[in-house]
Amino acid sequence: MKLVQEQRTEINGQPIIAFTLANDHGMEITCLNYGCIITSILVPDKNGNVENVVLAFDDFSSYLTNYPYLGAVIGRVAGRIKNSSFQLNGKTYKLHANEYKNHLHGGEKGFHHVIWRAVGFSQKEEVGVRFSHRSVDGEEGYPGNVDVQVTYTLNNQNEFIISYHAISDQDTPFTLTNHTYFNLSGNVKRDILQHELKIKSDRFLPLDHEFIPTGEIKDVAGTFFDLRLGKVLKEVIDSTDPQIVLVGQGYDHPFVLNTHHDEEIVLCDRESGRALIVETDEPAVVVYTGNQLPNEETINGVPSRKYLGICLETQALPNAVNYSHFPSCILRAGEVYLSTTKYRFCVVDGK
Ligand code: G6D
Repeated sequence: MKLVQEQRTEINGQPIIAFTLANDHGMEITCLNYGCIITSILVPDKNGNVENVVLAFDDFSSYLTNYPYLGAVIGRVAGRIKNSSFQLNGKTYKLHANEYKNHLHGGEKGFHHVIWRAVGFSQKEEVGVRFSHRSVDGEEGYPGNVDVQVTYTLNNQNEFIISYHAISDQDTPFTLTNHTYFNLSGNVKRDILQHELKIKSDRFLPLDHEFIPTGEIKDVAGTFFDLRLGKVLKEVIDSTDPQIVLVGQGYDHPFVLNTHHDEEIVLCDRESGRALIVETDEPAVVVYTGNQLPNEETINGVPSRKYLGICLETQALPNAVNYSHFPSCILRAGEVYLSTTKYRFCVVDGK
């Protein structure tokens, strides 16, 4: 196991550090203390070629805006909150409206724009980085001081584990995710249209015109959201299903997971032979097929374009704070928030 850290740049005198984690089987992950951003995950294909399977900006300055939230931790609340407001304990809270009248991904100064305190660690069978940050009372309109820890761990089973720990001194909505875009072709040789996605999910959340769940929890049977047997993404993206069309020909939808830590999400690319198995304790995964990737920046050396990567954002159901029939996303004062998502990379027979 190896851990290397190097200063990349600085922001207002604060160093921006890149941490590179390597295991004994050629897998390597690089991440930044800015936004806990993952800039590289190197894994072998079926022929042993080790290549990057995540999207990253070529120029660090692009992360200072980062409209696609490339690679970043998302919080306090991942997803959209309608009208940027919610009721809690009889009080109405108004969050920063950073997407028209709605609140998206923690707001303008969300966790993706924080310079996190970061400490690397290395043991015999695992290596990683522990990020920490205090989100102060009133930040982006949220109540309570929240002490947050994000831990990235790489082990010798080619598993990358993201775990979250948080404690707040007031009740507050809270659900984190990671917004990495995966592309298993390696070094963005191809887009994701030929990737196959399989999810153990019987229900999904239809969206309204602002891409916020309508509140309906719909059975996937007979729809393009039935991924229980797996689908090639091109089949979905080419469909005329109104929900697929609504979000710009693709997914931008929450899937309610049937099970946990049971290989519930599997993404694979037959041509490279790479597969990614995601397991989580979160109730949902928002699948976003990069329908709105901007095309004015270069990503991994190529012009950014639609479908260059796919996000698998494990999290609470979006807008849960406004839907009492969704599982709660409220972190109660003094309670501990714990969440773990594991990404295991392997090679499958390319047939
Ligand atoms: C778009 O609607 C999508 C979001 O789900 C995504 O997180 C963002 O782009 C990067 O707004």
